[in-house]
Amino acid sequence: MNLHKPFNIQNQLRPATLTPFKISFTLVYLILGTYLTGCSDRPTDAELERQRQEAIVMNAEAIATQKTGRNQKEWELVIGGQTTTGKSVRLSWSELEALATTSIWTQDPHNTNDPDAIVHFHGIAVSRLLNQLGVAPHVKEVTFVADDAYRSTVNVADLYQYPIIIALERNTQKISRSEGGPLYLVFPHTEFPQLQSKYPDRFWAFYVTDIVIGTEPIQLRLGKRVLDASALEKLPPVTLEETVGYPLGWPASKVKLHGVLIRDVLAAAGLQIPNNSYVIVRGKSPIYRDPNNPVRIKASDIRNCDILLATRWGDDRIPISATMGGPVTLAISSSCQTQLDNRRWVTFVEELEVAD
Ligand SMILES: Nc1nc2c(c(=O)[nH]1)N[C@H]1C(S)=C(S)[C@@H](COP(=O)(O)O)O[C@H]1N2
Ligand SMILES: [Mo]
Repeated sequence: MNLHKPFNIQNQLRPATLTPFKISFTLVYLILGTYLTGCSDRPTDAELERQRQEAIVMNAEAIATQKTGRNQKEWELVIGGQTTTGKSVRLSWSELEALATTSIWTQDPHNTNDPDAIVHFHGIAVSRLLNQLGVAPHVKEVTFVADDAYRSTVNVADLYQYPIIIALERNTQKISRSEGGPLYLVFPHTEFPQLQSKYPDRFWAFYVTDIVIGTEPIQLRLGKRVLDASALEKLPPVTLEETVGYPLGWPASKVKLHGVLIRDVLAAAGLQIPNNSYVIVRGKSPIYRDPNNPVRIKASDIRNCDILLATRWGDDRIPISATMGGPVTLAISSSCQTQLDNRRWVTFVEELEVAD
């Protein structure tokens, strides 16, 4: 079983890494796809040209939103999990800038134009953050979570031994979104070549939003209530076996997921699910918290089919660690009617809300 085999959904989960070029091709492809599958009439050249022009406009809009969207100044980094005090911190951009005192010079595996070029990265040594928060005993791993729900897990010992940094600057410039910024996890590959095979390019996480030390305790918010592990353990256990779509780090074959049904969780919190309402599921990454496009499940699905909050996986019922997006992930039986949405395999589930 190869836990590190990248799962293909990650590519669908990273719209913002698309270069302008890739976006326009994607749009043209989507539009052509609609034509080719939607009806038997072939579009005329004039129609195709009009679609192409529309795609170009949409692409320009996408780039504009990317630019005007959440910029560096609004970017925050949350660090939590198994810290010595159990507390987490949320660092603002100015706090991050104040902590950025480490420089490294290294090749950047994502610099495809000039792979040999040595790039100067300036940022925060992860060890500095770990020292500040304190790492609870026996914690072996730290997981970096990105805006697009991508994850990258690094050994604590390596973070202390090497200047692995959260970079804020690349060649003295702020790092743009299309270059993986504003916060980019960078490894000193050139100075320490032994890191190249252990942490190849897929570990260099773009647009980092969260650092999880070890795995967080289960804390599920439902309105004013918070359910912890012992509250969930009181509910009837349920197991699903599905091919999962979590971004990265899961087996490609069918996997057993053990947890509790969302309808039981809502009932335990005293929440009703009126007809025609929805349950909104929010997870750690911003793609799972988009107010304009929440991950929502119909009340009828919550009632009629198996939708669970998974906390363990496999035959051995292993707790889902942060490495795999735990301690709580969303799992939906393929028998449910719920609309296909790439994001529905929510990792790091933190909150449920019943909404109209
Ligand atoms: N946030 C984020 N970081 C990411 C990824 C991603 O999808 N999202 N992909 C990773 C993988 S699998 C690789 S190989 C490289 C891809 O970098 P490239 O797009 O420059 O080739 O970035 C890594 N960092
Ligand atoms: Mo990759």
